[in-house]
Amino acid sequence: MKVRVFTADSMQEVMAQVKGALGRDAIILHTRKIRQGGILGFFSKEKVEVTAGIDTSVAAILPETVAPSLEDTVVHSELANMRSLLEKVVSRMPKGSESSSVIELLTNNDIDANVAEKIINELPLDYVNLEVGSSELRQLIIDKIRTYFQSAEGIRIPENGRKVVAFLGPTGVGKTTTIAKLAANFAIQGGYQVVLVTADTYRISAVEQLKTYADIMGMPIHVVYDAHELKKVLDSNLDKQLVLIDTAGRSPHNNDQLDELKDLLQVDDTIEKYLVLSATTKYKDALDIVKKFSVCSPHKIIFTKIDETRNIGTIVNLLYQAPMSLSYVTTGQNVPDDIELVNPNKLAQLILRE
Ligand SMILES: Nc1nc2c(ncn2[C@@H]2O[C@H](COP(=O)(O)OP(=O)(O)OP(=O)(O)O)[C@@H](O)[C@H]2O)c(=O)[nH]1
Ligand SMILES: [Mg+2]
Repeated sequence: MKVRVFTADSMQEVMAQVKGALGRDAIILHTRKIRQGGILGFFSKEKVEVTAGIDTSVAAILPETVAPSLEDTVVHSELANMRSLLEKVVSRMPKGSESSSVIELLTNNDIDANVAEKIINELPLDYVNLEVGSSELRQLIIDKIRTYFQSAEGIRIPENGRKVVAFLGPTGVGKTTTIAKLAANFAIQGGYQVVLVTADTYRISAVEQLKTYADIMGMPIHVVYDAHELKKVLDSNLDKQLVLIDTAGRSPHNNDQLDELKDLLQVDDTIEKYLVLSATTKYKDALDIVKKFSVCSPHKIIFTKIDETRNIGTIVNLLYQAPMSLSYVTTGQNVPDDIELVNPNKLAQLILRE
């Protein structure tokens, strides 16, 4: 094979050169953009460089006795150089079939195809040398996914101070149950003075639900009907260490309800807001919920019901689109046991289930 390198201002021009010099049967081995001229990299011009070759197998039918000419020797060594160069280039490119099966590995775990592609693009280049089913590749992906969860942090009660936390989110995701779990953990295990507040006065049963937990745990509970009442309760509990506020489930499509919630929580700017989302929610719906609830500016996110679904890739999809601090995940209906602080490594492993 005869190999030559051509350079021109555009792909069209360079192709005309290749055709002119090597004919229609020329094979394009490599193309790249280069910069030529200029001073210290400034004012340089972008050029297109093409390495092309033509099969000169005619040489193969020449009598063996004919000694290779100098030109042939040069071509051979050029070819050898080119081959090693090409091998290097190819080995750094994700091979089509490999990257697509890694995408499959991710999409099978509910990770959106676009997100999967981005994750793969961020992997160290030598991932292509690993087998799709290998534990090494799994670990590389887990390490990447884990980076999305680094900012995980739960409720931190300041020393000699008080923390007020409100829980908001769509209906039925587990807000009240999560509050009961956290209240029990902080009061019973942590020894903190905890007060419960419910602003969910839409249904009698909602108040009753939290009241039942409060009674069992021997904890004070306040029912508030508006922002003014909430303010009063917060002001009269300054000596407590943790105030947990339950809110009514809101539809992400009801802007009036969301504005009302925003106004309620604006009454005190020390309120830390946790958006509660079920891990069973479809990615597109979850994204919608995050967007709509953003009017209330939640600080952190809690994923509930991770026990109910095998695929929790939605968590990755969501954090990729809307970076937010994770805090807790809940793993079942049992109060107070089924809740844990996010462990980035454990969560990433769970997402990439086999
Ligand atoms: N499997 C499972 N179920 C849960 C979990 N968390 C809560 N639930 C259940 O989900 C249902 C709804 O929980 P609630 O705590 O009432 O949800 P909510 O968000 O307060 O609901 P609304 O106040 O009506 O908006 C209950 O049956 C809970 O037991 C969890 O982590 N896993
Ligand atoms: Mg509730």
